[in-house]
Amino acid sequence: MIRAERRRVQLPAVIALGSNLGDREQALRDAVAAIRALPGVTVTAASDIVESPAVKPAGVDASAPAYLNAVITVRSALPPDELLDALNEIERDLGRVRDIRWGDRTIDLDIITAGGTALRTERLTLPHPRAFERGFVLIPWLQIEPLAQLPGFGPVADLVRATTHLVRRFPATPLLEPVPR
Ligand code: A4P
Ligand code: MG
Repeated sequence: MIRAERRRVQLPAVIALGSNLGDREQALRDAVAAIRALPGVTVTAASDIVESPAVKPAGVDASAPAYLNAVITVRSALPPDELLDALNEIERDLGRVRDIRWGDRTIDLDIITAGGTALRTERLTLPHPRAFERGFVLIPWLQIEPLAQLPGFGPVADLVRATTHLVRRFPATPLLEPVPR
């Protein structure tokens, strides 16, 4: 009973989506649809799609396929580890193969924040440890949450000013249909 009650409480979370292989736009759309279909998860906003060169451990790699990225906000009744399980399953369903770290991929789904949770386990670090310096995460996030704060790092607007990663808007219809007024 207590567990059932607790599961009705939905906490805000921020999820970053990325793809640089195959039909990148369709992969982002399929991922948003799959996340919307998760029981206990409500997608509250989706950013524009942005495009940027691949960042590899050695720096920007203009010879690798470019990425499309987007950020969505959700309210989730799933605790962060269960949300990660669900996102990993969606990645698998969409054909993600995990081999090389930061390797090219059909879809990458990262949890950027989950409420104010600070967490470091073998599987999950929150907030996402590299989000603070990534334009392809910060810029779309700022678009849908202008007052967002990255726990431990401060206002996303300030982090956007400091980032050196450039992104450009990718022309596409919105990932979420506008909410009727
Ligand atoms: N993991 C830990 N914390 C999290 C979290 N907050 N969210 C673990 C999601 N996963 C988290 O991830 C490796 C492991 O991180 C997982 O097993 C999970 O338990 P992965 O998705 O298997 O592999 P990865 O994505 O290659 O590794 P990593 O280190 O997470 O890479 P990043 O930081 O996600 O970077 N350039 C552009 N332009 N756009 C991009 O989207 N993305 C990456 C990947 C590199 N360059 C990019 C982009
Ligand atoms: Mg990842």
